Amino acid sequence: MAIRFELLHTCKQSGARYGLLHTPHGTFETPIFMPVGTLATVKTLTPEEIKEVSDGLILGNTYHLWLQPGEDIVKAHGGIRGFMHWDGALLTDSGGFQVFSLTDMRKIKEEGVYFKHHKSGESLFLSPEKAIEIQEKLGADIIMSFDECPPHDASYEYTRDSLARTLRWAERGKKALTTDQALFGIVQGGLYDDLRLESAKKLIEMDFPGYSIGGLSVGESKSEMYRILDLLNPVMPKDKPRYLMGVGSPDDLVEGVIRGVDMFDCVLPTRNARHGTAFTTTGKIQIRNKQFEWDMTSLDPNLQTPFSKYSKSYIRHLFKAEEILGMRIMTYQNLAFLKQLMKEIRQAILEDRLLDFKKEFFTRYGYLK
Ligand code: PRF
Repeated sequence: MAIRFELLHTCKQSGARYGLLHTPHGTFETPIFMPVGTLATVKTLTPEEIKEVSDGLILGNTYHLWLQPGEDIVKAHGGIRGFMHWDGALLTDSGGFQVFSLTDMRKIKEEGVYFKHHKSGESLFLSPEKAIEIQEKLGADIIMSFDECPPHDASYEYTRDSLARTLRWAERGKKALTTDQALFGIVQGGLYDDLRLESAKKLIEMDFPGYSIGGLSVGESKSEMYRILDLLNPVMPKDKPRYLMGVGSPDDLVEGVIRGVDMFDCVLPTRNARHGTAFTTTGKIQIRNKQFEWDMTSLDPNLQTPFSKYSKSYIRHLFKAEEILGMRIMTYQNLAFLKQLMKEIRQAILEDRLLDFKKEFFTRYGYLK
């Protein structure tokens, strides 16, 4: 396994973890947020810009790149890194979650999932072995087991049987791996405490180089998600990274870190940006709103970016006129904001004051109005 995690400090006030994640393409301070580059692009940004607004580790998607343009074309370029000219590190998701969220015509069998392409309707099949084979060709530093993410309101019986299969799939994926890419196991089990604990225990026995927490932020309440994280925190190995999949709202990042999470990814900052929502140091704004028509100040006076010279009025105009530059400016802002937030979180952990920081940040951002 080509990664190594070093836990360097535990915040005395909150229990949050500060560490270093060593990968073949860089060493990264954790907790870390990873921007999403589903189709080998972080939408609207060049790799040079992604470098500026990330910590150097981004995510790609097996499902999408398998279907388009196909993993062999990506491999011919030297994997996703060569294809998109990204010289940082990379993580790929296994495709499991995307099969379940994008397709409704699917049949789950022990051998894998039969389903129809979410656009063309073509018949397709994805299995734990196939997901590994594709991820080997995509060439990320960190890859994911093939899992099922059941709906948050699935019955106990369904979730139990799904989890048992996901654990068998994790074992099969581990056997199929022929490279030294770091394969993570994914904890599932819905909102059922005993299933979550069983999932963690079995995956830990299989001894993965890192553990993902899946099946959260899929429609359950925030307090339910925090409860599952509180449950898992003491049982997860201290010397391995923990990755909370698909979570990235500013409050969830802080709450996740407090509950022992080291890595996050989410489309929220980039997707929201393209829909006109900016994360700023004083809270969320919708740039299309009339209140910004004459606003000559920059998007976020407390966060300098190469786009800080533009007024909110101008960016609003770009959105109203459906000009692409507006989306670029907002995407850059939202990722720069999360990069700054994660840096502040790491600093607060090192100074044993993450709970104080949370209060300060939630007040400033408007969560505690
Ligand atoms: N499994 C996988 N990817 C995911 C999830 C999951 O459960 C989630 C759930 N938040 C996001 N991405 N493989």
